[in-house]
Amino acid sequence: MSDSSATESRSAPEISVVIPCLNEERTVAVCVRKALAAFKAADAEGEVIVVDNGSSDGSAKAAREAGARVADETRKGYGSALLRGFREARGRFILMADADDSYDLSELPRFLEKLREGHDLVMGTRLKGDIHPGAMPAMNRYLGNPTLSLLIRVMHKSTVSDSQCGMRAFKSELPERLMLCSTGMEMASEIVLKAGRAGLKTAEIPISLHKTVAGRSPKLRPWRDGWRHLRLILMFAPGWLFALPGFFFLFLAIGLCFLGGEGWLSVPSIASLAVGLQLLSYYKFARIYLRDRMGVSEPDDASPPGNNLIESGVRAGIIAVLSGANALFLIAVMFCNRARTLGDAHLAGLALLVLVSFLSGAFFSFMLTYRERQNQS
Ligand SMILES: Nc1nc2c(ncn2[C@@H]2O[C@H](COP(=O)(O)OP(=O)(O)O)[C@@H](O)[C@H]2O)c(=O)[nH]1
Ligand SMILES: [Mg+2]
Repeated sequence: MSDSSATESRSAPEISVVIPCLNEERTVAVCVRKALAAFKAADAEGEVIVVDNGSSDGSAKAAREAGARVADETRKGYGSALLRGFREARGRFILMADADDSYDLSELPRFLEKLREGHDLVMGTRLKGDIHPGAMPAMNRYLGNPTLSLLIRVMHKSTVSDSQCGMRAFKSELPERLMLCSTGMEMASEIVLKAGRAGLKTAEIPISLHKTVAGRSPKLRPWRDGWRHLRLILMFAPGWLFALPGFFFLFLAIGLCFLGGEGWLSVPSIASLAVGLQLLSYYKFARIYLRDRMGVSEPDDASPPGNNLIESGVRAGIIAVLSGANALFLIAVMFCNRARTLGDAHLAGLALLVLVSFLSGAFFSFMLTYRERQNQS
């Protein structure tokens, strides 16, 4: 370690406050000063980093004069600003909050207390706290926020009540560990849902939300940002997105085959089978990709493929049973169809579709995990 980095690590603050700021010259200085005062109240060494990426007013100057370090990020967006702030932060903990003075940074000591107790993530919750009149639009309060929070709880094993709360704190290694990458407002969801999936130790603190200065226009665009959140929530939940409809189509295929009338026997059931297999393959690919490239881990991702004989056997067995069932299913359909309307050429085409989608899926997932398998052997 060089002298300068040794000095740096000795003088590293306990907490870094990261404030994303876009055209908030009227309020950013108040936020910075409240944070600096809160460090004293919490008896902590701290630093304030304001990240600007395109303000056309005097935000940066106001923040600097109030005592913050100002980072100038080139990429646009709330998430980009936060990611830059997380990289700049030197503290053991990071607390993020808005620059519009809607959150009360003098509540920082309560967050720090929970972090010091060992929590990985400490979320503010406005919904269980005190929302001052006019501080949050009714649509966000009663529709957008509760809906997104509910989806994240149900689909991502989270316990968080206010997933969109912009005041939250965590250990400084969290952004890297969770491979955070969202550039827009959906960063708020990304942190919460990945923490939920990874089973991080999370606490909630009821906080107050204040009405910000008059005439300020919110940066959040409800429909566009709502959709970006929803897309992210679905994307990181491959079980809901792919496996559930995949099994639905598999059962539909069987149901159509056994229960359907004559005309239903072949085309719809084989098409359902192909769609079902396709979706289950996507599920498998998504799980591998999300784990390796997106920092989304599932409890059974802890043991990589191939490192345990029994587990590999069970997996191989499931694949064998599935392939056998496929083959039998196709033979049965072809056999049953002999006297009926659909020509063998059509059936052969459909059978090929199913087999190719299955085999290519198996090879693709093998390809995705190949390196890891080699390292295991
Ligand atoms: N640097 C930066 N900050 C942003 C951007 N978008 C929003 N912010 C800041 O993020 C915070 C939250 O934005 P706000 O409009 O208050 O969203 P809301 O509280 O969810 O309605 C505020 O401090 C904004 O100034 C952006 O693109 N870049
Ligand atoms: Mg705000």
